Amino acid sequence: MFSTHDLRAGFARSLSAMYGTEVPAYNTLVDVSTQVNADVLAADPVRAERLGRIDRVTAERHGAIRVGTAAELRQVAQVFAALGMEPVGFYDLRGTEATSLPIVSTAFRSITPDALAINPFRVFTSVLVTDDRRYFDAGLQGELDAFLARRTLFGPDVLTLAERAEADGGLPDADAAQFLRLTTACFELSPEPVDRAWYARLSAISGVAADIGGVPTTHINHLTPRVLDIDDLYRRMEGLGITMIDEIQGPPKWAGPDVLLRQTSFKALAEPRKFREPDGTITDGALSVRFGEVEQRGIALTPAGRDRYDRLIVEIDQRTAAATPAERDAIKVELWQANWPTDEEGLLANGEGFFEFSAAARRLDGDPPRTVSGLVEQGWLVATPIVYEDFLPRSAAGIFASNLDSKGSRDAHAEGSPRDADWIAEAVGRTVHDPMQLYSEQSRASLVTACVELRIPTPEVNR
Ligand code: OOG
Ligand code: NI
Repeated sequence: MFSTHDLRAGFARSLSAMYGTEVPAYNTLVDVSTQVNADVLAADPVRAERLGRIDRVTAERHGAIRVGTAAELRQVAQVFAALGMEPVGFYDLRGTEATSLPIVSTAFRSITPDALAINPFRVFTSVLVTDDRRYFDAGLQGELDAFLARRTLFGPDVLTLAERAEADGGLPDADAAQFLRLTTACFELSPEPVDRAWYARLSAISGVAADIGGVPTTHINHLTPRVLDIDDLYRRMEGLGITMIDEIQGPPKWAGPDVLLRQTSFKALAEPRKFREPDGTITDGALSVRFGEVEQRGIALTPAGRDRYDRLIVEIDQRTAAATPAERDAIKVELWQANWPTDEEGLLANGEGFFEFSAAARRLDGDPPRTVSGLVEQGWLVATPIVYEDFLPRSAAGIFASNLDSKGSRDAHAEGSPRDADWIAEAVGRTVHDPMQLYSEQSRASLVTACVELRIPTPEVNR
């Protein structure tokens, strides 16, 4: 029997093997990440495992997929439910900025600390908003919806096995092997010729719209390993002659605690694709839509911490409008040093980071302090940071933009169509979890357990 967790870990491995045959530079990225992680572990084992055990980090991947309709999203949710992955968070990548895209997204991932420790595989999943008039006029929407309605991304065999796996908490060996094989195949790049004219019409609006609605199947867009030192990885990749995007997105490298998520990628590679020309002939061509992303994860921020982060990102934008990537980095570091606590204790005391708590080995004498940070400071409780398991829409938009050939076009004056977490929940027929609530419950539950063990009252966590 393959349990839900075995299926999730197995799927991450199988997708990784498949993507490595399609995009060999991904294998290089994984190899370099593995080397960097081994070096960090050797140099500083405590720091290396502060945000997750090394076996978790080594196996850790996130994928990105893009689908066209609510019905397709519902099927994706069924497939991921078989792997113990639930929708978490809502990201709206539309808007008026130059980098805006006609999609909204959620992330499928495990939500319990135990499941995450076994395998934290997550997939950023985007769905086209075909009725958004800023991007698609009524005529094009009609054609696009009709095109999407004609295709089948997941066959009945895959969906039936997924339903069984969800209901039974796993699958017998033979069915599990078949499920993993069939599901992996759903995300392979199709050899089917691309309709040149149709793809070009969508590309003029958005490269992502063309990647989703311009072809009759879906595919994995990227698969991202986790690295413990992204600056070192960036240098080593460039040393191997692989062109990286200009920047590492997200927080800068600095001496204080890592928060949220830092990401970078190698540039999208031209991949050979067949095209069907307007006169019906089949020709050879290439498309560049898939890239190799890598990420370093930090501490999950509370709403207060996230507020600070978001305010700093706006300030960085304002101050670096005309800056080079190097100047931008310097300004980021300066702002980080001026604004963030320089250690985990500071994040905890400010109520800006999420932590788990455990009782210290020995009960201390005297009255316990009344605050969580007091209990930690005086040695009653041990605090361990909670790793950020989610995404940053702003970095996502940056990664998207840096990998697209053209910015596309949109009518910023038209009215956008409403989308929110409830829309996703309705589309998939499942609860969409709020990431802040998940972190907060995890933190609180550990605090209550530790305080019961110490036989002291549970204080409120400031946040
Ligand atoms: C998803 C982009 C978002 C990330 O890591 O922020 C993402 C996509 O390219 O489809 O994967
Ligand atoms: Ni990604």
